[in-house]
This record gives sequence, structure tokens and C-alpha cells, in this order.
Amino acid sequence: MIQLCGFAASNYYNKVKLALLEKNVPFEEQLVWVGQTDAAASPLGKVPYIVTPQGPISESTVILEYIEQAHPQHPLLPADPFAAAKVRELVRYLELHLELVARNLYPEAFFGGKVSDAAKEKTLAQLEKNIAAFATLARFAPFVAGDSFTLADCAAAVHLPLVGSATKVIYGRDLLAGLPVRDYLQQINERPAVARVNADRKANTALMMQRAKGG
Ligand SMILES: N[C@@H](CCC(=O)N[C@@H](CS)C(=O)NCC(=O)O)C(=O)O
Repeated sequence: MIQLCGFAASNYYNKVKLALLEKNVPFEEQLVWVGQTDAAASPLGKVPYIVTPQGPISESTVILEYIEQAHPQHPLLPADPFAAAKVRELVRYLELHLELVARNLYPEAFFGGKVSDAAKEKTLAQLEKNIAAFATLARFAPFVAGDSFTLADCAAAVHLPLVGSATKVIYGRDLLAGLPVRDYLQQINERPAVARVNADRKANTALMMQRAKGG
């Protein structure tokens, strides 16, 4: 059985967990904090990673692709190669052009640190450009890639809320407000798999805060 290693406050971890739950693939969660990772499984020390009967895999999107190929039931990628590429394109935009850029803001937005004004300005310009580009690709009809739930929704469900809330804290406005993200998330949050991921995230975030305080 697949072991999913990491912690449920991590959105990258939750992207993988959501795909496993939506696909009904059996898995076990192993609580591994940053700093406790197995270097042989995740050479950069990042979470999540999974351990399969054949060995470990790191990098959340690579893990998603593995799960999809190894467990074809309840597909999260269309069979048509072009349609599948369009889903992967959305996943890439979400993780690389939205989340990774917005992460520059997280130290101040979420962790009580400070981000320089220069970094905030640079990040704002990048996010405005990248969000406009994402908006031309995303369908929200009702799912990110169209009429069915795909890997792009596993990514959107975890990345969009953080990008929205980080920009709201830092810039005083949600840079995603021009997209139908609020309605989309409301609808997606009703799925049992998403509801479980969110409940586990809240519980684990509380635990993480307690640990940070030394409690
Ligand atoms: N590209 C990686 C990013 C994973 C990532 O950055 N995870 C964070 C936790 S949310 C982490 O492990 N950070 C610790 C570090 O980068 O050293 C993926 O998609 O899996």
C-alpha cells in the first residue's frame, strides 16, 4: 500500500492526498515534519513524498502522475492526449506560476516574518501577469479544466486559497478576485474528499502552531 509522508498543513501534501481520496486508492498517512524527512526518499528534504512497494517518489505533481498511471480507476486525466495536456498545463500554471511566486509572500502573510517592499513589488507584478494568463486558460465550468473533476482541481483546491489569502494580507486585496474562485471553492469544498482534506488540514495546522510555540 502507498505510504503518504508529510503533514496535512502542507498544500503540496494535500494535493496528493486529494487525488488518492478522489480515486479511492488505498493509502496510509505517515506524519513527517520538515526536518524529519528520509533523505533517500526526498533528497531535497521536502514533503510530500510517497513510498510505494517499488520505492519512494518525491515531487507532488510527479506523484500525481504516478498515481494516475498506476491506478487508472476514477480517472483524473482525460483519455484524449490533447485534453490531458490541457489539464497538465493548468496544474503547471497553478503550481509554478501562481503558488511558487506567491510563496515569496508567505513568510510575512502567514508566519510572522517580514518581506521587503522590493520583493512585494516584484511579486505583485509577476502575480498580476501570471494570474491574467491563468485566467485565459481556466474554465471554471464548473471545474477548472471544464465539466469534470481532474488533477487540475486537486491543484486548484489547495493552491488557490493560499494565493488568494496571501495577496489579501500583503496587498489588501485578493488578486484572484476577478476569477470565480469563491464560488468554485464553495462548490468543490462540498466534495467529501475535499472536506476531509480541509478538516485534517485544520487539525494539523493547530498542531504545527503548537509545535512552533514549543508546546
Ligand atoms: N515542488 C515540491 C514542493 C514541496 C514543498 O515545498 N513542500 C514544503 C512544505 S509545504 C516543504 O517541504 N518545505 C521545506 C523545504 O523546502 O525545505 C512539490 O511539489 O512537492
